[in-house]
Amino acid sequence: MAASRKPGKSLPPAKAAATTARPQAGRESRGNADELHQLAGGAHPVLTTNQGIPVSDNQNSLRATPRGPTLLEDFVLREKITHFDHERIPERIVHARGSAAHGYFELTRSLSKYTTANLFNEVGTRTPVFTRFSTVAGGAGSVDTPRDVRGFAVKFYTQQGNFDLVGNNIPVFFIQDAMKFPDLVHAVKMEPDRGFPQAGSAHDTFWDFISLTPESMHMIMWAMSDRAIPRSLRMIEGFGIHSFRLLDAKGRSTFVKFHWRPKLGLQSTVWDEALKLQAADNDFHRRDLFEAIQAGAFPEWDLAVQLFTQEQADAFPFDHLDATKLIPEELVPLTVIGRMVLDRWPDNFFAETEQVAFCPANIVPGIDFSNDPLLQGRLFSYLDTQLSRLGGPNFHQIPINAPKCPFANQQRDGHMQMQQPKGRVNYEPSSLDPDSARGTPSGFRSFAEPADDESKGRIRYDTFADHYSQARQFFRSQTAIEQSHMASALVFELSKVETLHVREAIVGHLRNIDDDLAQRVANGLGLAKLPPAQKSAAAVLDLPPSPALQIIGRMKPTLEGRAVGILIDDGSDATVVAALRKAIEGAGATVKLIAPKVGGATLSDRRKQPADGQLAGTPSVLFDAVALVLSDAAGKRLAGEAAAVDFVRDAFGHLKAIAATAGAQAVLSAAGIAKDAGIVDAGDAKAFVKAAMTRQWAREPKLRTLA
Ligand code: HDD
Repeated sequence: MAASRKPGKSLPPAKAAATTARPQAGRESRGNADELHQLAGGAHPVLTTNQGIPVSDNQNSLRATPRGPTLLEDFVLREKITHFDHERIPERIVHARGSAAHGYFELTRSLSKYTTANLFNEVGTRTPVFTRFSTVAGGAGSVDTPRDVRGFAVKFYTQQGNFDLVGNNIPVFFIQDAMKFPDLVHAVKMEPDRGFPQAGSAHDTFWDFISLTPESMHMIMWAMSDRAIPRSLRMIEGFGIHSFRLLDAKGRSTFVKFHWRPKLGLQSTVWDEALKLQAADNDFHRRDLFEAIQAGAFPEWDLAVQLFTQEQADAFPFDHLDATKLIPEELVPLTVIGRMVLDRWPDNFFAETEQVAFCPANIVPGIDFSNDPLLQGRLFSYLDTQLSRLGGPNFHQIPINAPKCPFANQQRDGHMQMQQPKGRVNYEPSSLDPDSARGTPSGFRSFAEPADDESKGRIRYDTFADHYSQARQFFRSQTAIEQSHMASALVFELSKVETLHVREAIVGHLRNIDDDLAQRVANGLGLAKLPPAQKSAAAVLDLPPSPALQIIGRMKPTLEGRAVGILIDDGSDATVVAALRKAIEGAGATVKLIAPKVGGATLSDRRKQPADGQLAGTPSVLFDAVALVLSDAAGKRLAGEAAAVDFVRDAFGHLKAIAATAGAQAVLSAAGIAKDAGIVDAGDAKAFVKAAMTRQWAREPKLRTLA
């Protein structure tokens, strides 16, 4: 570093700050040391190196002379920097961005008739869980709200070992065979030459792959639906996707599909809102989950199962071993067997959320895999990736991954071995150690599946050939508004695709799903004519619509778990603010006060009311509904303020209820907002709460062109 002072001349001493104290006397104490040092004492332990050596100075490296070069001898500096240099580990190739929480699963209905798995046996049993939600495509530092599938991975720490249910918020998948997974992931992630787009499927390589992978069409319908732009992780469903087996004590098998149902119901954003959320708060979902848990509003899901026999499966008009198919609830109803409550945020993000390792192969006695070829491939992949991501074969000893029941075997050594096994015996069979671990008849057993007599081969079975019937069923099961969201999402995504033949090929697939959908997307893309339908390997069936597949149609009006923003300024009517707050919180939502200055505003009762957010940095996309409680003067002033006009314009555009005082009308007028059923008088808190319990769907067609 350039030095302008003469060597050896000390810098003038700085004034000591209240929280600092002079370190040990000696060479280290020269210069402005008082300003920089904080010393142990009270509850503060002594700072040490990783070898336990007490550190006297954590701010200054060791120099040959006070203004001379740094010495290699400085092991305190070297250890600190070396550790820092290695603080990042490879991120997950998919699902890199995630948020997780601890909690428990409580059994409310026994499955003992079907399975020996003890987490599913005795009603009232509580099993600790760690649940991680994720986006799929983006890197660890990407945003929370792109259009994407959400991972929903639950680790049950059972008394018979860890059971990981590694699912998504969509009940089907893009591909039928794990062999295609690397191609799917390469296609959706950033294009390899240019390094973009981050966290988004709206680009050529993804849609090129999809256009040549007809089996993905059902999943594409889900990914283009509002399920892929959720309002909150607390408001998504989860699915184990594959069929698994439950095994009873006699080894008899029943097929099972697992479903998580959120207590707060399903809710999504509208697309323009999701786009703007990416700018307003990268961490929107993570923060929402964190804040809910910190506030004691613990997110909760029911666990439901679909149980069916081999005979029932044989009669389905699709193959349940094909992960691109679901079993409609109308065919096999759901039975709720328990609930999951997430009640504790991790102490440390890296140690827990980053280092947690889920694996579909982690399964307990009484549960078994099915022959779904996607599941079979997954059984290998996760452990394999985790060996390199977490640095070796002992990552199961990291506290977040370790079983909470005793575990013992003859595996030894390896990188980062944390255990210190005693004795001579690290093998089996052995006679030298009476305490060595041995197998048990009640241990994990696989279902004795009768082998069929066909020969081996790389074969896609005929029953996997129908790629469009369930895609059609999903589309036709939606409400009209959800259908137009899907068509518009397809137009958005394909408009970002530069290659014309890819756009046309996708429309050709849509023709097999629903000709009207294909036509709407073709119109939205400005295609001169409707491309020919793609060849279908199987007849496309008209399966009966399944209303259970809707979001909007099934939404129950509620404000529970939602957030409302109230815009205030100097002179805002204190009684109106108080009445709104009471009604909103009474309906189970949280309230945030927004003001032009974060210091707050002086309300009509002359009280200074601090704000939770500053207007320019707290746009209305962060809320489910907004209220503007403004005096005449403040309304006039804010009508000329872009942040206030955008606040209300976006709330209107995102179909939210808006409460406004007479003074706030000036801001509504500046935003060009005409009154409708979702705009209520701020003095009528009851009417506002009622309007805020749903989005104003009728408003949407008047606002924007939907495909
Ligand atoms: Fe996967 C992670 C869900 C198919 C290979 N997957 C991962 C995570 C979730 C899923 C939620 C993140 C877990 C966490 O929070 O740490 N994956 C699914 C679902 C699938 C699926 C629901 C289909 C039904 N996955 C799938 C296939 C393969 C993989 C077919 C490979 C053959 N998945 C991986 C992986 C990841 C992963 C590369 C990345 C990080 C990790 O495992 O630990 O191994």
